[in-house]
Amino acid sequence: MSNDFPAKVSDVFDPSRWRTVSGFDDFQDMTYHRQVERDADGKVTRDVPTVRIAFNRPEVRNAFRPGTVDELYRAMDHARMTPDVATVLLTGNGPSPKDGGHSFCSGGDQRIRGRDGYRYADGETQESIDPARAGRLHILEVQRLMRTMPKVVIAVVNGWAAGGGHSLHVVSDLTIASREHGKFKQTDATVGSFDAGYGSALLARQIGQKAAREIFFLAREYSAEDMVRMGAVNEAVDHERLEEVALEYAADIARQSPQAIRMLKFAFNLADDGLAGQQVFAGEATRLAYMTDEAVEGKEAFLEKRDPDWSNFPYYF
Ligand code: S0N
Repeated sequence: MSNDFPAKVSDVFDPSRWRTVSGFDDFQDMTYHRQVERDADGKVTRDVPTVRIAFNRPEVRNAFRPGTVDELYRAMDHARMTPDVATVLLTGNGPSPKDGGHSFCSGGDQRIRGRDGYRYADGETQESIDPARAGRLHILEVQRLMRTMPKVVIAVVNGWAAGGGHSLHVVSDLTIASREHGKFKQTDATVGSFDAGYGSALLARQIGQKAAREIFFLAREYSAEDMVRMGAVNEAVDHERLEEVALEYAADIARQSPQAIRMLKFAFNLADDGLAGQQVFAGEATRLAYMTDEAVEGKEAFLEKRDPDWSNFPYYF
């Protein structure tokens, strides 16, 4: 584990609190950090159960292209599978070196959107693109991962959350936003796209039909305080304290039972996610059941080629 301080990737990023997650050095468009504690000499003494995944294209307001989404998925999935990670902070690096603008994420990169819906990486053409990678709206796969992973995802909105970036805040479990720079605008309809899944329908569940329709149909700009009033954002905080407050949230989450947090997240999702939500909740319930003597008896009876003996297991507690 490296004791080096990572590069300062954003104005609210304190390098002494983080280390770069190893194995992700090839990232071009994202950064991935693990929270750490250090001693007085700067040596890492402990990993803290929080990671920070950030868009790193501030010159285009952190718009995502296909490679960005690939990296986001990889980091998010790594966080999902890391047993001692409880919370993911999803945020944007910056501000922009070009004009000082702050952004969380401005959604799909409009410069590489093809007429046929394909998205090209720099230099690719419709003829050269690998068909297996073409035309995928795989940001939706990231949304599903964030929604179903057994960890709390906090959107730390440091600047513009627009278009598909707005949807990522909607699908996050919690949202904290910068009072000065956190701005929200659903531009999908302005550029002829529409997140007809979580980005719109889940938003309506969160803040009501009229407010969600207003956000999408009018494409107006909203402040962090506006969003708190609407119930779409948990807290607006002073910009300089944004990541500090996010880490306070994460510390509180880390004090809770991991199993309880998992079950609660899946329970909150269940009704809105239909059978897919029930499946996720049921999977966790089955995993718990496998830990009981009763389930062990069923398995052992099968392996011993005998009838299971349920006599020790009551039908009613
Ligand atoms: C974010 C906004 C409001 C910020 O305005 P501001 O501060 O005035 O900055 P600008 O001067 O506009 O921007 C600074 C530079 O950044 C570039 N830029 C900004 N956003 C993008 C972007 N999304 N793509 C490419 N470039 C971007 C500007 O061009 C400018 O560059 P320079 O300095 O070179 O001129 C404002 O920027 C804004 O409105 N941005 C566009 C937001 C937007 O419309 N996003 C796309 C919305 N749609 C999606 O995200 C689709 C998501 C998706 O993938 C999806 C999901 C579900 C189903 C379908 C899809 C699908 O793929 O279609």
